[in-house]
Amino acid sequence: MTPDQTPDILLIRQTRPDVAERLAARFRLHRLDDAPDRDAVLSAIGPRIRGLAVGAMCPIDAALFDRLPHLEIVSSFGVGYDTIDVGAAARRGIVVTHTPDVLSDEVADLALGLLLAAVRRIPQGDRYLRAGHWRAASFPLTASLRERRVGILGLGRIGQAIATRLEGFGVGIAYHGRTPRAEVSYAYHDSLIGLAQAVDVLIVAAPGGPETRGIVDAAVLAALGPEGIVVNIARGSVIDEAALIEALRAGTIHAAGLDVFENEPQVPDALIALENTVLLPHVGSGSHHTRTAMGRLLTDNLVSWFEGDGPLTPVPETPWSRAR
Ligand code: 8YV
Repeated sequence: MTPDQTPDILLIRQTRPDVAERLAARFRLHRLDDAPDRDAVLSAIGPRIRGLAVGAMCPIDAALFDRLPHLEIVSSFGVGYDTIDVGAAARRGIVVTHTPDVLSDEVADLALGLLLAAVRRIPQGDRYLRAGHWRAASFPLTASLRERRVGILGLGRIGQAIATRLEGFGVGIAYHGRTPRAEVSYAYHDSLIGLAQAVDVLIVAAPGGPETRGIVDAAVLAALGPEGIVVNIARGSVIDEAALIEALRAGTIHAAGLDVFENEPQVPDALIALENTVLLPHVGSGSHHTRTAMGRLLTDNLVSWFEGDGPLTPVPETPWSRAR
């Protein structure tokens, strides 16, 4: 690329310095976040922008695309892209890329951590010790992972990484998703309620978006039963949060381990007040190692696209290998 062909890239809600540095080395970089008047910035540079680098969970919609008539690619920092209007992107011939695979193991590790923490009450035990209660009495016995059956909602890349880890725990493994996977021998259920009836742990690993909104509802939670454990490392929107709070409060289910919430970073006080929840601030992919790999893939997608080699990891809705 000669200097006058250097593409203009707009960075939105992606604050890692290594990402900005790598982009600035290859592209003419503009930033929307620190701009005092976003509207003025879009009016001034919008027509020049050919690529977007965006943080995960960043709303990217048709109204923004209208301001960027020469946009070719949206490169997102995350595997989930439920906040990006990929239909609108596809209609305009804009490629959307995300960061699959590089975070699957990290998120799966955290899912297992949340499961163990929720079943064996690990944070509660830590708080008990720190408060000095151990000197007076032993910590109460807890529920167990022994003899449990674990259901995975969504056996995609992360769901499969979770299942692989669960094999080492000696639990039964079942799953529900749109289609059975020929390559695995875990029990498939063609309905979520059927899965919930068959298991007593539900790990949510399904993508967010309109198709999965609120599908873990009061009926699914009731089907899990009073020993039921819910773990969510996917999107808060997949669970009906009000129904979950009610089920935890009433003892319809036993406990929950949650890394994601309906309205992040707001977490309902009712969830925080409950003793049978383990709550994390959306840190599934949040290690130095994995966030560095994600940032690299975000920038590599843009570099590869503008060098004419196509996107490395496009979402399935925009599978084009060349600019259209
Ligand atoms: C985010 C995520 O990328 O990949 C996803 O879909 O939700 C996370 O890994 C992370 O929170 C960075 O904002």
